[in-house]
Amino acid sequence: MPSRRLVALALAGLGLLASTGTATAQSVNRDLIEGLEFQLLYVALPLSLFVLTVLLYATVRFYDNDDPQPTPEDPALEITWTAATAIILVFVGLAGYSVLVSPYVSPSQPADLAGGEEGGVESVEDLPETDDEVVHVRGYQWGWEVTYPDANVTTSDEIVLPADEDVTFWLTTDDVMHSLFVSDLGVKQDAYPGEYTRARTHVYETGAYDARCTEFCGAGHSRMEATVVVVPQEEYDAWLEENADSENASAPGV
Ligand SMILES: [Cu+2]
Repeated sequence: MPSRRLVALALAGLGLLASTGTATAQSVNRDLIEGLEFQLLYVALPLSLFVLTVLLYATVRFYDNDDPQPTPEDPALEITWTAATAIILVFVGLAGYSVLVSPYVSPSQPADLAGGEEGGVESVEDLPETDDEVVHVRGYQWGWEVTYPDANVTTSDEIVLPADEDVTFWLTTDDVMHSLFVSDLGVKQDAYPGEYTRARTHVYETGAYDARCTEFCGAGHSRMEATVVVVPQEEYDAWLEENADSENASAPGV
């Protein structure tokens, strides 16, 4: 029976979906993005199944109909499906908006923090204060230079972060556009020459995460990689202290 096979396939698909949905995210960013994806999927999946079922039914039921009749008018039904569609679209819009406005998903500029006060930020000293742990990330052809302003520590192609802490990246570049992408943490932000852009994260789990540049930036673009090393807060503080004023520190081993 093909219908039995279809049901089995649908059940297997749902099982797969449920198993991927239970994986815990490693950061607030990933949590928000995955949460939205699943919300939309749970709306889209039953709708798609419903439409496909109606389509299959009509195909099988009427395929050799020699005397087709025009569909009778049914205003109540038409109003119902228009209203249902509107409700679903409003839900999709609100769900998407609520994630997009999060500072962990959408970037901001120095002027946004300084109460909308315009004025060029020429150097890192002019950046507004935040309560987050602050890391300056400078992309260049072809690598990443990371400075931890509190202890005047610099690392290359390694970004050390404390776990369970709000983190602000101030991203900039010297030459062309670059983009910092940390897939596992749901961080992806373009960096512009001569400008500072703020991206945020809050990582739950310690570990090493791969980062790469996702803005084509020249011959060395494909090798423009970095590692994000997330350690417990105490270890992070100890590492900063140990490497204070170091221009070429290496990340603690994980
Ligand atoms: Cu690049």
